[in-house]
Amino acid sequence: VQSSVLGFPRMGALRDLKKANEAYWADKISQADLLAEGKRLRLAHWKIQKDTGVDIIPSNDFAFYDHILDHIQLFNAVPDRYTSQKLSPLDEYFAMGRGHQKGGVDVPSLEMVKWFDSNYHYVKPTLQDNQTFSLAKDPKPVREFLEAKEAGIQTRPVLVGPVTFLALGKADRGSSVDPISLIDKLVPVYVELLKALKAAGADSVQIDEPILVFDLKPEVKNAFKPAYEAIAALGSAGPAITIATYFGDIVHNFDVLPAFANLQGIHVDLARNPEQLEAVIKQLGPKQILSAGVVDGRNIWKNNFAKSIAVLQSAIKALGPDRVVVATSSSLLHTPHTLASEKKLPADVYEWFSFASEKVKEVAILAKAVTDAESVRAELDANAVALKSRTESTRTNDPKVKERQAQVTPEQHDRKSEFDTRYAQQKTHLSLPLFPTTTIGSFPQTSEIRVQRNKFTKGEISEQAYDDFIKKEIDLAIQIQDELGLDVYVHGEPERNDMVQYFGERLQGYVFTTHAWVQSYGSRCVRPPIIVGDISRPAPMTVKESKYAASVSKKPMKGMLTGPVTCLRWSFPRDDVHQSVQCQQLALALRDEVVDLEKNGIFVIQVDEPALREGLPLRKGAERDAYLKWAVDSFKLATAGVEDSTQIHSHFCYSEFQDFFHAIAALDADVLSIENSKSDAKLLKVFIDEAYPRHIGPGVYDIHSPRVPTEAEFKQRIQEMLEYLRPEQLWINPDCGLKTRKWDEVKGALTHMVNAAKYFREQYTKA
Ligand code: THG
Ligand code: ZN
Repeated sequence: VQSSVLGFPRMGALRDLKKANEAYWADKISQADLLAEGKRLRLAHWKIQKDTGVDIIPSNDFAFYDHILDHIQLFNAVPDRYTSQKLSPLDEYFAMGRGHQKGGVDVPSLEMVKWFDSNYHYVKPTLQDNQTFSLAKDPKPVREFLEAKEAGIQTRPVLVGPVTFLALGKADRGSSVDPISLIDKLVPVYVELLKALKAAGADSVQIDEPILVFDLKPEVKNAFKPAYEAIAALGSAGPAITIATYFGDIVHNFDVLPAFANLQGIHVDLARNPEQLEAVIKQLGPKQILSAGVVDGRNIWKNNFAKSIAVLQSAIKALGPDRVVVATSSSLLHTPHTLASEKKLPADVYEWFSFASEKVKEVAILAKAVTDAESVRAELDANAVALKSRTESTRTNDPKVKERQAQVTPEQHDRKSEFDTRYAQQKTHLSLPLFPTTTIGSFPQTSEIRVQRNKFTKGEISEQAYDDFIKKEIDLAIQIQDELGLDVYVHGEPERNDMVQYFGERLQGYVFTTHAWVQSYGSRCVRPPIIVGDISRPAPMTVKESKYAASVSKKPMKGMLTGPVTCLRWSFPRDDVHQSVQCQQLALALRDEVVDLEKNGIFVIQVDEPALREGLPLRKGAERDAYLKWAVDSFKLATAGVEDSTQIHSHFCYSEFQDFFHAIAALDADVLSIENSKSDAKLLKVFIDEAYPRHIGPGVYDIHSPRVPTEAEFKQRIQEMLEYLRPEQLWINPDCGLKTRKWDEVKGALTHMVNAAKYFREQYTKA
């Protein structure tokens, strides 16, 4: 039985790749320096796997920015607006990933979206009506295969499959092509690439077709047969191919499998969907290999060896040891580099975790365990001990939390009155004008703020000194909002790091790491806190800052919280209780926070749920409905504890409200702010069509750009929105938080925004 890893994280133990990329973008290191750093990281990561004894080690899983973006360049599918700039291939690549504004060139990035149900973002293949494909010179998969070979490491190159590549793509602006219709044009490039890989010495290749876990439209389903028949026709002129699927089961797409009949094997995710094993085994051809993904690539929990061995044994019983490969469920891209860097974790919980480097070991141990358990007896015993300590730990089980959950009533999910009654009270209580102006929460995180926070974390300044610094920052934010004339203030969040990490660090039931970074997009990483046990709130989390801010401001102060679903989704959740249970625990903790804010004079409270959408199960059906029910209920439980006169806001980052409207409407938030500035105001029509009764602030400008829009542009935008929304329903606010902007940009844009709001206020008051 062989062992296999589907992909390894790229960042390096110390976020080395992030640092190198950002240094290159800032002109602090040369292109040659960056390329050398990439090479160093690839070799280091192959070596970790080789030294651990993994049999099948991936190559081409590395990417400087994103692996889908790599394929866009590999197939010469780069839109003309980038090729025409005559940048170096590396700069053209980064231009697509993050835009390029330098040396007279000004191109925006391609669209970036979430990868399946993860917090990783990929760059969307963006295709044109007359799209052609060809193989790039010196193709990256061949280059990196040879690089490993030269270092004495035989690897299995990973490619994203042609159907997944196209199905995840879209037509470019001004084009109407259905990407999947391009399959016949794209497949010959794969054929050429596979030949080149074989010629370079690659005996086998992993082709990822995770699209198979979705519900597929017929055009996409039908694309598999011609594509893989052409690939299989290569015979011995091409490498042996394993088709990899992950993040779901593929049972509903079994009618596609005959397309793979002449390929070597199929990989399925048995960490998430072990129940598909038996059915998948029946579908395999007489010689096909099953790659059994039993080591979870999406979480940080130590593998349950006993459980995995049982799954593997049943596969071996059906197929024989030579036709089973022990594998990670997916690429390890979504896990941090190594547990060895964590020096501050409590000793008892340390034993419960496996990050990428440890998961690689698990795969190797499991492959031995299934044929010769005695050879790894010590490892198996240690695993059982660690798992037992977790089940029995007082950290995991808190009877008080369970008791409170048992007492939750349906009434606790609903506000005291309907919106009209609530709003009548809020209007007088908060003295809100027509077209109230506000911001989404965060103000610029200046380098001074980051320096002070780092000093405090390291113990270099006292808590008193840090608190004083934060107060000064809040004073500044309020003074600026006074000058701007906004209507509902925010404190600016200078005390916060990440919007989820900050709450995780203040809740019981969580532990946090010092180095466990996971790539979110490009050079950006997140350090998800880990839920280890039942969650509760030992003390108020945000009251001190909000209360202080309210005490020095003359307008209503908005409290800022991250909602239960987003806290859950952007943490590493437990795998021993259902996510709905963890989400309800978070909701109860946040409910207490909401009520405490209200008690302390905060009468506008925003609870953000940017991850509500990404948590949606990938396929339509009962599971999706169940998710929506518990996710919406958790938000309502968190927010419904307040008086009618307190106003609940929520914010949605992604312009996703059209197809997700009912879930968002069901939250019953008094005010919703949504990202809309880059989309057509027409999208707001859904609010009329659905007779949405509550208030809405569709972002009036794009905070992702440093550009300060003119007052006329703001007026134009508001005018467009008034075609779809009632005047008394409309709030005026930016698209998202202003954390990444500079103060002069913020002041400029908000001055124009407030002036535009005042203009309409006057117009409508006169009329
Ligand atoms: N927090 C978390 N997940 C997220 C977002 C977030 N996912 C989606 C969305 N926002 C976009 N993702 C990011 C992720 C990271 C960063 C910005 C947007 C970022 N990270 C810093 C970095 O990599 O330099 C590190 C932050 C830190 O020091 O804590 O800027 O907001 N969880
Ligand atoms: Zn946002």
